[in-house]
Amino acid sequence: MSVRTGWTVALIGAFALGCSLGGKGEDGRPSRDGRGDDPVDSEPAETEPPSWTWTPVLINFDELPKQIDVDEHYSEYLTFEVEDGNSMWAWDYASYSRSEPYTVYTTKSAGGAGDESDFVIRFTNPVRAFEFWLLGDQTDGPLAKITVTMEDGSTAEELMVGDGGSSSAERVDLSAYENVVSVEVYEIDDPYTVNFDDFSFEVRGE
Ligand SMILES: [Ca+2]
Ligand SMILES: [Ca+2]
Repeated sequence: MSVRTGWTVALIGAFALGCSLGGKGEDGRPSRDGRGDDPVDSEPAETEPPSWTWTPVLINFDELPKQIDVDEHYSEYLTFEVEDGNSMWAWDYASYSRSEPYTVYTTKSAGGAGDESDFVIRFTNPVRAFEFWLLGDQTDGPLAKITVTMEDGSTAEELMVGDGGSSSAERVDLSAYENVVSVEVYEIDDPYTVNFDDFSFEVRGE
């Protein structure tokens, strides 16, 4: 190998090294020494993104064979813990359903009077993008309080807001929160019975 050829090989090597290190001049071409115009600021080490997967889930209650207590029926994803000795019951009442036939509300038995009891939605695995829908409301404005609890123990306060039309569905939007482990609904104050339907969220997997 001649001296000249040796330099050519060396320069090509430097060129390739410069490209692989991103060492380029301001005009986008490698600078002579292949290392860029100035010392290149080292990029901050990227944080390894969580390897979690998020699977969308919709619980619309519509596949149920009959009116049942759904407290534990969807325990793969969530359970309901209802105060006053009540349960979350499914009810096939189209006017108060967003997806027919079933909607849910708190009561003691199938078709019973609604008690508007406080309740907690407890997720089996943390979720994000959670929302559900309110119907049956006769209040135009806030009608209940909501506490969202995250996996790290932090909490956020929200309000449930009706529009005073019992057949119109209002979105209860908690989609801003990630890694949600429970949602408490309390101090429900409406003249009649409020119902809920179409619980959707993304459940976290490993
Ligand atoms: Ca439904
Ligand atoms: Ca409404």
